[in-house]
Amino acid sequence: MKGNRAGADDAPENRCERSVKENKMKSNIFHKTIVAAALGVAFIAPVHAAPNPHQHQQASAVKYRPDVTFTLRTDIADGKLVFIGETGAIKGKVNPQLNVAEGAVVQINLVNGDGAIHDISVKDFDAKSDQVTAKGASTTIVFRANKKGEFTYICTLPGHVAAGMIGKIVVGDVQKAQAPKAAEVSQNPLNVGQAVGKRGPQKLTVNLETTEVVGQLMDGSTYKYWTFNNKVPGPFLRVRVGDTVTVNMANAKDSKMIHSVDFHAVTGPGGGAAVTQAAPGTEKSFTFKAINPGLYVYHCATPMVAQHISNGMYGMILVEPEGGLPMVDREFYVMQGELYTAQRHGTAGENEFSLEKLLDEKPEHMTFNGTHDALTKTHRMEAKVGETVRIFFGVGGPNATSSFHVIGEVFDRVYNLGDLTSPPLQNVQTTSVPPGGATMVEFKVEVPGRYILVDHALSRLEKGLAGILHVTGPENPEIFHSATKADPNSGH
Ligand SMILES: [Cu+2]
Repeated sequence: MKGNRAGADDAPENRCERSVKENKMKSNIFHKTIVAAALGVAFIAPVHAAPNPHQHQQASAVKYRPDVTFTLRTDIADGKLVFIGETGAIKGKVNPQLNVAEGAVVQINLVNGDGAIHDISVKDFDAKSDQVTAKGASTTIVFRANKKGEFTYICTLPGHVAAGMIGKIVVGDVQKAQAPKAAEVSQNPLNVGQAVGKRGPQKLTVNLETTEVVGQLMDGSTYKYWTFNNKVPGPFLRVRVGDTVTVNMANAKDSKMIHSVDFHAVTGPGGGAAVTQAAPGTEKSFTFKAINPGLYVYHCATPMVAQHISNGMYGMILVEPEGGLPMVDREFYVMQGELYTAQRHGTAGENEFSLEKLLDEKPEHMTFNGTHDALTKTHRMEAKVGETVRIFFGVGGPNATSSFHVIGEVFDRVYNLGDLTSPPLQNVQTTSVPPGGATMVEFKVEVPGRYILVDHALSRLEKGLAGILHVTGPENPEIFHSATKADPNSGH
């Protein structure tokens, strides 16, 4: 038996709590500043640098992710200069009307399509971009549409409005895009199974069904997911080291593909994949003994494996060490994945798989627990001030390494690479998790607020990768206070 639980016994509160806390205070203070600066820059930078009395207020009124994004490309059409819609409902339209809800945070990307100098400005919301000069160069404005009415977006270069670079923004009651209603495939992060506690080894059975199901990807768009048990990620399986586990894997009758399962916790051919290649309507089975404690990924391993994984066929199995894991107050199950769609991010309707983008490793969507809204709207992750939170975090991928981070928190303990038997790392800001890898992180929440789970490769936030941990309870001014009231619209 490998597991001596050196790490697990080293319980959170037994160990130099005072110095940990002091360190944490320091780190948190600096951390907050840095994060605020980083996010501030991200949103403020595109806005014109000229002195503007409203700018500060304007910038601080936005949040970590816009409610709506438009992309416009400059072009010359019929001898006129114009903006052309790039994606979604405005695609191909000249100077498209942009409809946004009152109060929405709006992002407009401008791509230079003709090689002349341009910019974009929405004067009524104090938003003005830098100039873009080269063909293919881009700029962005972000603002909160905080009043109803009809406004204009323009290029402010002399003569360009007269030449045709003007369009309308209508702020008001927006009719929701006809949202195609599809299955909810996102996995609830609260589904973490039953802790093994002090029990001895047992014989267990795990039933998996592989399915192909059209699921809601984001508001107004769907994707045909491939899943284990109709959720992405698949079920969180929780066993004890020494358990003998029989896996029954049925491939649904209405599947079109062969599917299988490879458990990284299994010692044997293909982690089980060698004996579970199941045609639609058939069932396969194998039995393994869990001999290595740890947190492990499982996934489909049928060609093209990357496609099966990307489409949603991944999950995790926790092999608890003898005696179980230390007690914590909250546990969450979170997995990161990528979707490669022919349609650009944000395109309404059904999004289809793109082989080309998969092979180029250029995902259009990146998600925690399968969909854009899984951990921001669909499911709610909560903790109370003073509680200890544990996140089982894995990367299905198939390709991107995650730089897992929780904005406004420091991981008190990181069970690096899902190793539960070595002493954990301590006081870690961001931890690297490879595709097909996992980590277990723990931290005590001291200050109420909204803490955002991200991959710190933050371009991915724009592709849907975000989750929120809501922490409620009394303020804790000793650890964090400010004369400025936290902006409830900041997203934090
Ligand atoms: Cu599969």
